[in-house]
Amino acid sequence: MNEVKMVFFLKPDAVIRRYVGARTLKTLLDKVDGIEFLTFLKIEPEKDFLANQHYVEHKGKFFFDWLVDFTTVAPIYFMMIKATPEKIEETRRILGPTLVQKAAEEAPESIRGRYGIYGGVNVAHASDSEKSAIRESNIWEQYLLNVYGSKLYEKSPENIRKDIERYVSQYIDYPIIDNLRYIELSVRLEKNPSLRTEIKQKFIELLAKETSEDFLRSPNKVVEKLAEILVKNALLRK
Ligand code: 3AN
Repeated sequence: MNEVKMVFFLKPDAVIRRYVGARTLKTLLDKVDGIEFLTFLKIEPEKDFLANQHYVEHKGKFFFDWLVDFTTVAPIYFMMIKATPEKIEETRRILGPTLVQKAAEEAPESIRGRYGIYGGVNVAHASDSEKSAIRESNIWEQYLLNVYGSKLYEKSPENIRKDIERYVSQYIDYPIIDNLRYIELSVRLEKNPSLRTEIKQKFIELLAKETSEDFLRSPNKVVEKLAEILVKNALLRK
């Protein structure tokens, strides 16, 4: 059996929307048989690393700058997972297609189909093949070793699993806004860009209902920043 490490992270939308992050992690724990986590870290990756390494294949695409901004509006929760080609495929199937509208139509029970906001605001990242798993785990490992040194793999998989279970129980009973609402507002904005300010305010209100006090009070204004990302997402030139 060919064993590699794959990269999985909760993107800022799933971190700010507390239920969504907890449900995503619970789904991995419940559905991926024998899943073994090697890290579970709350991190704020640098734009330079995302732009020039993790997302380098997307450089030049219409959504590239937006994507790097999106991934850095709030912390992400980063996991390295022990994987085989089959586990990678299974995890991707559970996550669903990249774009939320496609996920909602073709895989409505997938994580992105159920909880994605719109377009590329799609809850989580997961390596999509053995090749990308090897590439991504190598670059992230190098990047994180610079920050954490030998502490990176200090915790046992059993203790990491307990950390993830604690995260799930802390946030699983948070309220959730139907993603249809975010889709409706995004479509309205796409059709009528002059509604920008009004719809941004609405996004702020909805996100505020789903997030925790620490993010509401954060001097970094992560909720407002994510709302602006949702606005730009709806108005992205394709
Ligand atoms: P995936 O995350 O499913 O592996 P990639 O690697 O093709 O998808 O794209 C990386 C990220 O770029 C996606 N998760 C999504 O956030 C964003 N993205 C990809 N395609 C688009 C698009 N057409 N419009 C907006 N964002 C996109």
